[in-house]
Amino acid sequence: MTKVQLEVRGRVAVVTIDNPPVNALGAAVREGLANAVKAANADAAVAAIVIASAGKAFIAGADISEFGKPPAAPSLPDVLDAIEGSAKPVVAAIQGVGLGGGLEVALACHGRVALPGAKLGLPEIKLGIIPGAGGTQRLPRLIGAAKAFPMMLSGEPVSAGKALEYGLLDEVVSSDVVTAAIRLAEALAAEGRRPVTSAATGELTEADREAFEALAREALKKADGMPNVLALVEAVRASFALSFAEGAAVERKLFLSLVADERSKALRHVFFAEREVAKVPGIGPEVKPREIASAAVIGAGTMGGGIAMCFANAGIPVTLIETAKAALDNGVNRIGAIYDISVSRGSLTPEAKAGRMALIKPAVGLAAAAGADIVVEAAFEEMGVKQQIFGELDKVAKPGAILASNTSYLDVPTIAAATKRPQDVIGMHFFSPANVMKLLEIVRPQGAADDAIATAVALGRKLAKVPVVVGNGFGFVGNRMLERRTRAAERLLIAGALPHEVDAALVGFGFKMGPFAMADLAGNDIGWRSRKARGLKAAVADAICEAGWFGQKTGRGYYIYPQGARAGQRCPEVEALIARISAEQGVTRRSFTQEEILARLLDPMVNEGARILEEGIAARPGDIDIVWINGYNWPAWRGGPMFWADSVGLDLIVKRLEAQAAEIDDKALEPAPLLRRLAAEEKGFASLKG
Ligand code: TC6
Repeated sequence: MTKVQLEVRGRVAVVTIDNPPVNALGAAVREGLANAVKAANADAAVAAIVIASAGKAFIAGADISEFGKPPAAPSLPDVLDAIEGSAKPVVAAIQGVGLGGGLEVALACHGRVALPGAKLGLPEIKLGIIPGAGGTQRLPRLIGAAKAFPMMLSGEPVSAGKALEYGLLDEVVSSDVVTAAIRLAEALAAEGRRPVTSAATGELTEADREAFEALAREALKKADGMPNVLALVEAVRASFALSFAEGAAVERKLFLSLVADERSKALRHVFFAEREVAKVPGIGPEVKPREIASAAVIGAGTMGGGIAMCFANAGIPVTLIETAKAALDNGVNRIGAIYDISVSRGSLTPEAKAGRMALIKPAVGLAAAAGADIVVEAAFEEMGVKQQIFGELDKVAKPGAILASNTSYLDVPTIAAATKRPQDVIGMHFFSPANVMKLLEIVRPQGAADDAIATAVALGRKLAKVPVVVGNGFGFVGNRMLERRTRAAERLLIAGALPHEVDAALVGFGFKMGPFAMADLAGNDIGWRSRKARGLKAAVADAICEAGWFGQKTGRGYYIYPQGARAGQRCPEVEALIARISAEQGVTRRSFTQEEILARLLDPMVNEGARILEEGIAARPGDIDIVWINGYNWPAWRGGPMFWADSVGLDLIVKRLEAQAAEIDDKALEPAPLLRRLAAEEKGFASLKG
């Protein structure tokens, strides 16, 4: 079936794009569109043209999977020039999303009609690029740069109502958008009118230019050197200084160089990985999720409270359970205080806060979990505690309820063994702060029912999380890899680097914080307790805790925080302590370049990621990338650890790991067989897809 159909209704040619699932503008669609407009122009019986679409979307933009491949004619800018240059007026009939190249198609038309649910936007910035088919030139000419620039800078779509107010749409109709578009097209033809956006300059006033320049200054301050933001400013600026054709040429050149940039490749990888992660191997659409109308959360600490907020934010009533009234009151007060911050910032109304608080029902004792469709346990991270809770839950929870543990390390089947319904027991690992962090690791132990997993995935999306299904195994995906980085960071200190140097390497890479600043923020005692429980030692980290330097909360950790300051300062005592430990261990300290530090921190993570893939704990390399981007602030434009490893070259990573393994007594540094194999075959992790 052709992807573009042409049907003449009366004197109007209706061109319908039909390219499921979202009518992306792949080569066949571009060609079909160009041919249809040409044919309609050649047909003497046709007075005007409507561009419409089949399915839910108008057009979701260029076909992102074509980026980076050899270009196929006709290019979108050429097709759009043909549409705008059509001797007969062309009107877009917009339903659903008109994004990126999709909005650019509409902008090249001579009129635009939409349904109220339509959403229009230029989200290219999120893919590390800028609009590349005239968007940066046509949109400012149509609605003014002061409105167009923020749309392109945020990438967020506007509603049909807003678009009408902006003058981006001619009309919003409540139904039958194609008929309304035909009407407008006939009217334009009868009037002999063909309003051409590229020729319009009325909106580009001096006041608009000044307003745009002020916005551009702000954007550049925050851009942190991201080339797409710099390019966007340059392209929009060109719309004031240059003719449409010259401005479009500036835009095209910038667009092509951005598409080729590694950062955009990384963001495109993330786009597809985010969609792939939703597909759980072995669980097809025939597996229906169970209904979740109410929830219970066990433990009203920071984590439990944050999880309860996730439910309330999604409109799901949740019972928050503690063992004693005092702890419960503390937890509820903490939740109220967090909502108050949102109210004071204006991101939540007092009424909305009251509505959410009303959905959280505090209760003492596990019996209160009886009515819940899902119970999430967020109690102490100790197997004995968890088993006792699940044993009791088994007695009170209703049949078919999902029983989930928020454990971050422990063996989920051992927890499930405390119940007589292991098929309903899974892990749901939220990340702190749970009401903010997007990642949700869903742990799928052997024996868990498929519909229990499908329920957790569907629920995760409802809670506005990015759910990633992972296998059961110590630390699952994220924390297992994090542990490798934590060990590497400690080793670097003993070998000669200082905390601020290690942190700087990761911040330079794009993380918001390095491992030591992060540890100081989270509290060094947390890791200390966990090491003690597992009989592990870390000379520097232990010594810091033995000194009582637990981090920001005690005013000092790896750094000093004078008078509650959030940014730490170098601490001579800590640096002396590190030097002493190096000497005790007979290590001659040496200096490390930032590049060496980075490799020592990240290579062991990649190696562990390879093992995680070998063991089937993660289904795909992209799943690991999504975990790190959404749970650990790995910069999205670096694509995640496995994408990064491919860009470095697996051969180099193997060599660097071998060099470390020869120097350091840690078996985990031995390159994983999968990593070795791919490196030997000169392949990357990306080759494992599909
Ligand atoms: C641009 O236009 C530049 C133009 C200049 C040219 C010179 N391409 O998200 P969903 C697939 S840049 C290819 O799950 P939703 C997606 O992979 C582009 N594929 O659905 C998935 O495939 P799967 C600017 C695409 O309903 C399926 O469609 N546009 C594209 O939650 C369903 O996707 C954008 O950045 C695409 N453009 O959300 C818009 N879009 O089933 C990107 C989707 O095989 N897209 N797919 O896994 C979106 O924001 C959302 O997909 C959505 C639909 C809002 C359109």
